Amino acid sequence: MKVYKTSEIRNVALIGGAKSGKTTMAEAMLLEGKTINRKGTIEDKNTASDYKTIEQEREHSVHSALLHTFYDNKKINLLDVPGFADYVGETIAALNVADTAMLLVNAQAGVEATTETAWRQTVAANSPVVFVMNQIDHHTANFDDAVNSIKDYFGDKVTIVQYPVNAGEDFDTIIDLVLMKQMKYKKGGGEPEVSDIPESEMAKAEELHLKLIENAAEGDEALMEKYFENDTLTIEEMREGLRLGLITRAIFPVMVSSAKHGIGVARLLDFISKSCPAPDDMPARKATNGKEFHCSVEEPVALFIFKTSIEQHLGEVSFFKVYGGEISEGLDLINPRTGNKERITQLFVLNGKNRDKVEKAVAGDIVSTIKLKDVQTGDSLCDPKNAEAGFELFALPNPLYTVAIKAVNSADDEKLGALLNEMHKTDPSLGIEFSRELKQLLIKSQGEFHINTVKWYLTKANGLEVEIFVPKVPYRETITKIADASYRHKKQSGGSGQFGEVHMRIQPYVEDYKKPTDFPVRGTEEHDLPWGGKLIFNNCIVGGAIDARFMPAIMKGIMERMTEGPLTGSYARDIIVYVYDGKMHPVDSNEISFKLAGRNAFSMAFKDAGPKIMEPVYDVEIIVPEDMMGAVMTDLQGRRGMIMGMGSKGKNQIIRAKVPGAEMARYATSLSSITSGRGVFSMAFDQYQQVPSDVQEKLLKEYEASQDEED
Ligand SMILES: Nc1nc2c(ncn2[C@@H]2O[C@H](COP(=O)(O)OP(=O)(O)OP(=O)(O)O)[C@@H](O)[C@H]2O)c(=O)[nH]1
Ligand SMILES: [Mg+2]
Repeated sequence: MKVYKTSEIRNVALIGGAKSGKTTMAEAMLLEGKTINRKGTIEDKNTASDYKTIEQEREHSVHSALLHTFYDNKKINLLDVPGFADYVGETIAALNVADTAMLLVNAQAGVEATTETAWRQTVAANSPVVFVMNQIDHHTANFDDAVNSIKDYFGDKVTIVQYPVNAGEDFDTIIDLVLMKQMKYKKGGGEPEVSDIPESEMAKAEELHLKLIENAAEGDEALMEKYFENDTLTIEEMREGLRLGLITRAIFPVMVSSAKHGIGVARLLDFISKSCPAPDDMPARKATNGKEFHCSVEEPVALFIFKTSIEQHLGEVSFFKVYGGEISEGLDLINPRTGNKERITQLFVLNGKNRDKVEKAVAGDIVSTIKLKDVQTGDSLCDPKNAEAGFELFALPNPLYTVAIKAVNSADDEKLGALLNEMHKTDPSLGIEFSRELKQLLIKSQGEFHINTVKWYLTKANGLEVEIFVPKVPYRETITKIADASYRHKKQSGGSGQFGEVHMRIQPYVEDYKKPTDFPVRGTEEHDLPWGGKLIFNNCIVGGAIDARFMPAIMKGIMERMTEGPLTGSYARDIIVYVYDGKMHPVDSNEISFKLAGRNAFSMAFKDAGPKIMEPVYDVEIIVPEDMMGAVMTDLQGRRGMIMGMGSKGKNQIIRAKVPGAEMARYATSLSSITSGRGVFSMAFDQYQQVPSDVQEKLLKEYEASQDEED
């Protein structure tokens, strides 16, 4: 394959509403550039992009695919991402390396919930956005309504660059407002027949053309001056204005297409080639050592791995964008994360599962390689002379939906762990964690749909039977009042016996707590507990009632009980202990005896000290359309949520609330069903709070029942 220069490369992410036609569009673009010679369809399960079994079975995209096509002496790299919201991690990764986002909108529906999800990611990534109004050939397509909906949601920088003359089943003709021409396509695609705009369309076309010129000029002062001087812009100036406006998000052009019939596709490629930024037009990417990379071949070699996938016959494939220099086979690079050397042994470009070997990849290009030793998504590989110039990983989405998982057959535990780790590698937005506290294997995901995909891989692709359930809540235990207890541990069975007696007081820890006055405090140890909160241990022994050498054993006994609280076996926290008296035996006292005495005295005191169960409470922020506020608030009250504030954000309302974690387990699914997918939320741990007494009763009973079962 010819080596394309940086200026001849375009990196485009096809993002947008679920089922808006991204994969079909990628297919049409590949056909136009002749990188495939027959167009596959979703229904025939033979597209270049949706080539994985799960995608063919479900008839929608699950993984992003890297593809490429050619047009106008440009190599156009396409990242076709899945549109369902649970796979948002793929959109984030694609936008991190793409220089333009083509955001497809289904012209039948206008802005959908998933269109908003995709848009939000472009805001976060600061990506140039071109809207593509697709499915114009559908009999219910309505271009004007759909454009109005995107203007409504995304503002008046949304600018019409094309409009359809005959939307609906006979759709084949487009008016292009940059070229000021009419374009008529054949079903199946190819180059359009270009003609003058007919009289009947002239008034509308001129009005929209003027608006386009104004918006295109706005991004650049020099262009604005030219526009004032000449009252218009040339096609070249307009292209320049579009490119600059795209980069600064000062303009969001709207194009039209029928990906299904290839209508508008050739001109879309032409637009990408002539008006969308090349990699070196984009702002520099800063490495962690401060060095800036401008996608220039003159810079030292640096590449960034944005995606990892496991492919049949190939194993692990690393997808990367080159940010500096040129890469060819045999090159040795350094991974700044590990400090290790990695050799590029093979370079290739992909069209879905088909791969073509390439000799060289220049700065700006996106290609892939295999057989790297120890890399993961988010790693960089750098010139050994510039080995610290790695890039930061993009921000992964916050987990919204956590489940616990186990293999039905415990002999499969190891296999389950290995498969989940592999899945995390190819989808870093899936968090895998074994909670030692809960003794459960947890998967942190974006929603039920995401988890169903995990389940599909485990069960259908790997024949592993698994059970998925709501994870336990990491409760805490604490006390609310002062209590005293003493315990004597005594054992006499032949030989040497055991003896230890401990008197202690426990007190709730609060910041300005008062020390007791009925005995002196001689030594204080303050422990910050690994699970949060404090344990303060005071030695108040006078007159040598207990030897100082037994104090650590008493402390150990208390700590044992703190790790398995007396109420429900959860961690205990925020307790002050005073050991103020006790007894020793000249022969039988030893560490074991004092450990047991300390533990049991602590348990007894704990039960008399107004013990309480505490639960994690989360700060939750929910964004919903106004008319769904009522339903969302009612639901929150049912979850013991405390509303902390409300506000508006564009057309949406924001609700901030504190909600117990126990009530948030399936919130992703509930919110989605209450709001038809339009509501989004984020949550972050806030603090531990005491549970209401009815909840405490219930938890105590549940724990007792579970203990009985174990007995
Ligand atoms: N009528 C019509 N149907 C289309 C068009 N483009 C795609 N479709 C159909 O819409 C459905 C979804 O198309 P896809 O290409 O899978 O859409 P997608 O955006 O890739 O979907 P996800 O990856 O699942 O988000 C399929 O049945 C396509 O045949 C179009 O331009 N016109
Ligand atoms: Mg798709």
